[in-house]
Amino acid sequence: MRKIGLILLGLMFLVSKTPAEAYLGTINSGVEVSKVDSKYHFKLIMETGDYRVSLAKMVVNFSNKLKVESVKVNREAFSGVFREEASGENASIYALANAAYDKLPKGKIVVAEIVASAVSTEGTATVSLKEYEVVGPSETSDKKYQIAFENKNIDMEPASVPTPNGTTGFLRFKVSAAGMNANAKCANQLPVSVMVMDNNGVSKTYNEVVLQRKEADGKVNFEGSVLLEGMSSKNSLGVFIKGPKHIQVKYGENNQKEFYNKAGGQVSVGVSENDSPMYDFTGFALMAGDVTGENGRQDGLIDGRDFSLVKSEVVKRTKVAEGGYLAADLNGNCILESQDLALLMVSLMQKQEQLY
Ligand SMILES: [Ca+2]
Ligand SMILES: [Ca+2]
Repeated sequence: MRKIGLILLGLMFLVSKTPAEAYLGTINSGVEVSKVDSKYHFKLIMETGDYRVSLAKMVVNFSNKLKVESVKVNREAFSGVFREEASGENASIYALANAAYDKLPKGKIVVAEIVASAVSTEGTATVSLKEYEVVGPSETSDKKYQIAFENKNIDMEPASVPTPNGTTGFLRFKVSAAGMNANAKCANQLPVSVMVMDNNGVSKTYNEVVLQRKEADGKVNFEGSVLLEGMSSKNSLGVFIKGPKHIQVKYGENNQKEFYNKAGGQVSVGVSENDSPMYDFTGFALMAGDVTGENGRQDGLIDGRDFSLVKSEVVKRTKVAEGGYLAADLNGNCILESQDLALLMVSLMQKQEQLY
């Protein structure tokens, strides 16, 4: 009898907390929906105080005016992503923080970035939490327990989108990604890191620059811009771009078609949308394959770790719906197949990440 009691107690810890629909608030005037199809960036933020979190599972619902376009879990906080899915009004997240106890996230945690597009300008846009389960580790053992977060502690705030200010350099560019074509329905956006270096070696890195997918003649490119805060040079720049599953590539000139095997660069920027040219880097695609590393994160190399992960994943032939995410889906077509491994092999044959 005593044994049964203990088992029941253990199960109780694992029961998921699924509250009735919780109201998160009205989207404020800062993201007023004024035009159908316009896109809005949000950060999903969880305030946990001193509690550490090892797992977060939630469905965030947008209603009336917005449709979810993409969901990107913050991998700085959650390295294991099982689900980040955009489906109609819902953004579904299932992510694991895989780290030693004192490295687990706590406090103000950015769980994910969500992009939604306007489907209507009528009525009020609302955001609510349809279900959630947030789990923390025990300090004394690896037993999991629930942290019952108050709904008010989960908040949405508009993410910053760079806009030119008339004085700081404003770089506009487009890139392509190896293997991504019109079938890449799970790559609506490409979040990249952009490092800019001047001819004195002064550099700045800009993370989470979200590029938007543009499709023309069956070709898919990703376009975006970045405000070069902290860079005084606006000429002779080299631009280093690293994609979410890609090794860093250097771009030194417009219409580049191959490796830029020189020091420095010839990129010049203006200070506004009008006087900054759109740099076309699409002729030399970002090379895919850096999906993991020693700590389960990208490490700038495509090596045996990446190979093993992609190889073991692609045989599963896992599929997700359009707009979904699979870590090993290198061509972004929503299915794991041999093509993804082939892309990694192609990248392996090229040079490793360019750093000069
Ligand atoms: Ca790697
Ligand atoms: Ca694929």
